[in-house]
Amino acid sequence: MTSMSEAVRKLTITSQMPLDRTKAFVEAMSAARGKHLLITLRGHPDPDGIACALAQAHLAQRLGVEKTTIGYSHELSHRENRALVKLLNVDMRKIKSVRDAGDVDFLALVDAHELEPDLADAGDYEVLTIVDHHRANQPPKGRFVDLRLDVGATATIFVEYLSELSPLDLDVEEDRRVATALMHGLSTDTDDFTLARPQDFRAAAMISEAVDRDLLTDLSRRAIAPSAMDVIARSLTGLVVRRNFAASGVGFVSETDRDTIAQAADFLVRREDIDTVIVYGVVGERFIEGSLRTHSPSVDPAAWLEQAFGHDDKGRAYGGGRRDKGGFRIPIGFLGRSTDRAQLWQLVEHAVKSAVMRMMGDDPVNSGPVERHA
Ligand SMILES: [Mn+2]
Repeated sequence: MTSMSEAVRKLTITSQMPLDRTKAFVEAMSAARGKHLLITLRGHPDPDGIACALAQAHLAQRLGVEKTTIGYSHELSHRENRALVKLLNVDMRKIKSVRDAGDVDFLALVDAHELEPDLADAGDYEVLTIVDHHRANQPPKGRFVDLRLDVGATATIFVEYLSELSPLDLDVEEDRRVATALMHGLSTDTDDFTLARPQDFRAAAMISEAVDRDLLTDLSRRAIAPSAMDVIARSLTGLVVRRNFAASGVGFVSETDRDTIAQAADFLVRREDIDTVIVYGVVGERFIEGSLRTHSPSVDPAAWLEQAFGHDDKGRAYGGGRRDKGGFRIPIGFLGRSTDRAQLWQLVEHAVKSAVMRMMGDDPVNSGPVERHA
């Protein structure tokens, strides 16, 4: 990576009139001139979020923001994500509070429109920008909000800003790095472009010349960890199919392996006689977590999960999602301390299955398959 100051080219926005959204983004960012901006990633950082944070930091520098920190609070759980951070040399900090990042003046949210709940003091800071593609239940609170449901990746939105403000150049190392990260974010969030919208293809075309192909190849090598294989095997064993719907419980999964549940769901939804699958397990002995995958036009993951699993005592849905995928997480609280894992799993499986079967219009099953636990 070249030194920061060497790579910085200050922006002059004169030649072309950027689109209104880009202009408004620049206007909001100008409040952070000479200040410290914390770009926060919500939940477990994924390639789209990491790429967007990188892109916003890149733009911030060019817009005169004095200091930018990229912060995240949940573990980088997926080995591909760890590879992305390492190969692209992304400077990210794990933080428990905004104060951990130093004297922060403003917050920016990328690939999310709500503050990370784990950052207890986040409410004390102004959210300058929100750029996201997830459906919002209430209007997000930020000085500038660009929320688009018609893009497959938030990276697409940042490509638009970049192309209007500071087009990426293959000959500049820093630009190449941002372009490669964005391309990777685009491809992972759109399942290798199979779910990409016209805007996503346009964005990919715009940055394609600046991408480091070798690096992109390294990033997209989808290695499957042995632990994921194991969870996939368990999900196959426990698979219950009703019409075009399938469900499977995989038992206990460690915190570090939580993404294997989603990987199993990604795999199972490819079965040709189904269009929707839900895979769930107990993660870290603290949560029931599950992933839903669908290519049914009539299943809205967020609505489906909300209806199936309901809300916590603060009225927040246990599940959420977008177009084709969703996830849910329900704390099991005190029950997690039970040392009888077989029995705990039986309880969980019965509760989840009943909720799922109810959604499918079936009676809750008692014919639960063999109990499985890791
Ligand atoms: Mn995304």
